[in-house]
Amino acid sequence: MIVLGYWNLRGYAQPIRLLLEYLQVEYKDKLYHENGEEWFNTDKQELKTNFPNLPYLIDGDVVVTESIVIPIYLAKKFKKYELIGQNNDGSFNQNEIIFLEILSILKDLRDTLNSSARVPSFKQEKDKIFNEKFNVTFEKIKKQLGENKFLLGNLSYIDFYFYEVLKIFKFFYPNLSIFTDYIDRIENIPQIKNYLETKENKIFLLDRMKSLYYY
Ligand SMILES: N[C@@H](CCC(=O)N[C@@H](CS)C(=O)NCC(=O)O)C(=O)O
Repeated sequence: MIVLGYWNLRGYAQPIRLLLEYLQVEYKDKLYHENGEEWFNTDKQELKTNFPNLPYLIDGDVVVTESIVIPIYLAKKFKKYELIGQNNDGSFNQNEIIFLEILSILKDLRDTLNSSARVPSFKQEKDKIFNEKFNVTFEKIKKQLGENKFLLGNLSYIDFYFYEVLKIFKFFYPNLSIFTDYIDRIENIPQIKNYLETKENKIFLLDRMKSLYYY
């Protein structure tokens, strides 16, 4: 069975969990305790890769790390090439490049929010920061989405990534009402709907973020 290893939080693993759920793959969500003992003292030493990190994915003899690479492995393994912007038969499509561009832009957006919100003054300045730093990216994404349902037209992994980014933004900016139809669309994908209703631990995200961030 596929194993996805990560800390006991959403973090970099959450969009990958959504992808696994979407693919209806049986997987074990291996969650490491935040004290790090099991990961650093044992599993990190024993993982059969030169690049041990969290998240990791184990599929039989194959070990994959790096959060942007794991979804590419999964899409190729399950021959769902369109989930990474390729044609259905896995051949090249310019969307593959746009896919990577958007993934990189979304990662920057997420990382910038993450670092901004660790500074105490964030609490007072967050609206100004939103207008100065984040809005421009949201405008670009809005343009990319246009009248389409998903960022590349058809559903792809970056939609799961963007959905998670939006959820994080909603934590810091509860009154933010952008991409609401888009969020609903993702949440209504049957596999995702089922996951959100049955497995997702909604409380955990908030509790952990409360202790690390200013909001
Ligand atoms: N570039 C890596 C970064 C992974 C990373 O920074 N992982 C953090 C959690 S988000 C970690 O605690 N890794 C465990 C370790 O350093 O051993 C990725 O995108 O997967």
